[in-house]
Amino acid sequence: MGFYTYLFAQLSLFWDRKINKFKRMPNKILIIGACGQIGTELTLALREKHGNENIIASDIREGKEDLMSSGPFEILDAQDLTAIEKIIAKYEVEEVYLLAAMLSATAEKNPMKAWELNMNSLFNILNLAKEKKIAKVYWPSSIAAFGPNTPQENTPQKTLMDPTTVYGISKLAGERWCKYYHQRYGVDVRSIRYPGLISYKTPPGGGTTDYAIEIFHEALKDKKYTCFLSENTGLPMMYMEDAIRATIALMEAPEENIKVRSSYNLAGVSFTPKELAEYIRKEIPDFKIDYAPDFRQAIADSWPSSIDDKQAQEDWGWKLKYNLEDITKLMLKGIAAQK
Ligand code: AKB
Repeated sequence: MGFYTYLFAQLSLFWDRKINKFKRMPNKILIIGACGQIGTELTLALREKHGNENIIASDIREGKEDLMSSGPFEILDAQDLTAIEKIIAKYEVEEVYLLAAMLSATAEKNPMKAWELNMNSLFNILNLAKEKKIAKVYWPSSIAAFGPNTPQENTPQKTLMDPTTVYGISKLAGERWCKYYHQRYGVDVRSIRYPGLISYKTPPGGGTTDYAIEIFHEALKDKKYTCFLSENTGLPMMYMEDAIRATIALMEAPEENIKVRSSYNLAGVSFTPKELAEYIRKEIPDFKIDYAPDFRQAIADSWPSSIDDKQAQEDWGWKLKYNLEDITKLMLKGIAAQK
């Protein structure tokens, strides 16, 4: 082969690769745990943004009709590495959002099962990223990673963390592993410590903050609610739309802006059951609340009541949109429209 023929062949190959890469845009994204509270809304938001066929939803069981019918769906166990690898190869997935997890209250009933699910699923994805089979990972942490000796008010990004629940221990361990994989293997993994998330579209999955959703359903049904936390238990919470916006903003931020590779604090809005009941009463004046704290009280007591999220604001421009008044109105309107 003459020199010019060789040069031409090499140049064609170079451009073919560039064009193929371009043709594959936008990235294919796999959501694991897509049928849960966060997964459902995140999948639909990403489909709207990147096109339905580019967002592959997966879960151990089928989910809501709009999620199932709007794009690709695969039954997937987050602990089954071979099955995950097959789906990644089938769709040429580049990013994974790993949302499968057992939350605080359910996990306390089955600690070992929770530990296995929460940790095995994370290692599966971190190792695939380490082997360069995927390019980017999202994994959620939680305020549950803090503990009783963490400063409870305005909890800083970096502070003492001594979680007392199996869920919290798995989140703190997961945060350290994310940081380790980034530092040691250059894995682009990003994470948020979610406060309690409030939404009406998909039911919550066994958390301690679930009261802040149940209360709206009961207020509309019977105008009364018995809360499983005491009246003055302050916790940070966030409307789901804000949480989805934060997640996507973090994942889209330039790599050099991401200074925290464990997990970012997000403040949301902090309130007690008593304060929430007062806001509901502005809309439903004869709403009544009483209190019968159960095992979830001790969990809530070990978590912060408010969070400092300065670092997220500085690094990737985070800004909250919905306050407690907005959340109350949106929840009551949204649930009423479902009846
Ligand atoms: C829970 O209550 O377990 C979750 C969380 C705060 O991570 N909502």
